[in-house]
Amino acid sequence: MKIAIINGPNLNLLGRREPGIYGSKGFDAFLDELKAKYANISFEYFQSNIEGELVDALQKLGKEADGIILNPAAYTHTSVAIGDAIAAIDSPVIEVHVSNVHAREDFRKISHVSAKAVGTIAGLGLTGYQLAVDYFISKKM
Ligand code: CA2
Repeated sequence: MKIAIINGPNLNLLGRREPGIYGSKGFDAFLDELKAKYANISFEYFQSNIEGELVDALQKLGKEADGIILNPAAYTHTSVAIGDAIAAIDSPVIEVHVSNVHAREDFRKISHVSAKAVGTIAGLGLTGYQLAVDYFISKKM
């Protein structure tokens, strides 16, 4: 089973800035833990600060992965292109946010992704990514 994780802009800074909102663990360390815990799963990880690169990654991985875990970061709230890309691919997508976007500024309550995703997990920190993996495993997607 192949699961792709795609992170959007600035998530490469996780663990290095704003720990009060985003926690203190870097994504690379978290991904190592995930790979150790789910040794039978093939993980593909992609992070970009560029909207078009995220669309390209969705198109590519949308043909290969059994499931995609996507945190589009700030593009969640602005990107029609990312929403359209999700609608156009075969792989199911779970939208994950580290912070509780609904408890923050109003503009973070808007998502161009949620309606195209299988579901959304927000506010559970990095655990949200693990819960998304568990969901894909439970559905054998
Ligand atoms: O909570 C999330 O996962 C977000 O997708 C994170 C985005 C934000 O724009 C969304 O509204 C919610 C921001 C990612 C920035 O990540 C940082 C991590 C560490 C330090 C600074 C930024």
